[in-house]
Amino acid sequence: FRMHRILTAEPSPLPFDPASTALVIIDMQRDFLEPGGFGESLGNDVSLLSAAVPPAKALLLAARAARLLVVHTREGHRPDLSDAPPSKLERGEPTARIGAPGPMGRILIRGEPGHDIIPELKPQDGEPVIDKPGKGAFYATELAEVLQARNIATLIVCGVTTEVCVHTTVREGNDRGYRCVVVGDACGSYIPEFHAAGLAMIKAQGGIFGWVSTSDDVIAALS
Ligand code: TIU
Repeated sequence: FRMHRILTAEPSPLPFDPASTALVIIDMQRDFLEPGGFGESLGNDVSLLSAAVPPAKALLLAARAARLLVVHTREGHRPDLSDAPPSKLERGEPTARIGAPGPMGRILIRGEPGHDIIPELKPQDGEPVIDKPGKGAFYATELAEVLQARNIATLIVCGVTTEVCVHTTVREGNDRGYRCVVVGDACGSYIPEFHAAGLAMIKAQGGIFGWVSTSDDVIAALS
C-alpha cells in the first residue's frame, strides 16, 4: 500500500491518496446517452457520447479495485416538477419538454427508465447515487456531506457532458477546496469542439480550476 501516489495530469502531476480520493461519475444516464431521452429532445446526436462509455467503465472497475469512494450522479426532477425552475422548463425549443412522455418514460423525471444510469455503469451497493436538480452536483444535493464523511480531498471526475454538468460540478468542487481532475476520454459532449475547449479551459492558466488526465493514466496510478 502506497500512501501517496502521483497522477500524470495537465498542467502538472497531481499527488493523491486513494483513501481521500473519490471517483465521481456525472449523469451517465439513458436520458443523455440513448435515443428518445432528454439529450435527443434538445436536438442532439446522442451517439456522440458513446465513446466515453468504455473508458468510464474501465475507470469504475479500477476505482472499485482500489477501494476508492465511487459516487454516481443523476440529473432529474420530481414527478410533480416542483424542483424544476420555470427558467429550466421553458428554455429553448425542445421537441419534448422535461416531464413530457417519451419512449423511456417521462423525460428527465426520477423513477422513469430514462433517468436510470446506463447498464454498463450500474451502481453497486454502497456506492452513493446523488440525485441533482441542476447541472452542478453540489447544488441542492447531499454530495458535500457524503464527501466530508469520508474526508475526501481529491475528485476524479468523468461523465457527461463535458462543458455542462462536468464543468459545473468541477467549478463548484474547486471553489469548495477539492482538487478536481477531469478524465478527458471518459467525458463526452454533443458538441465535439466544446468538449475540447472545455478540457482546455480547466487546465489553462496553470490549472485555473482543475487538472485534466486520461483513463489510462488514472488506472495506472491506481494499480
Ligand atoms: N448532464 C448534463 O450535462 N446535462 C445537460 O443538460 N447537458 C447538456 O449538454 N445538455
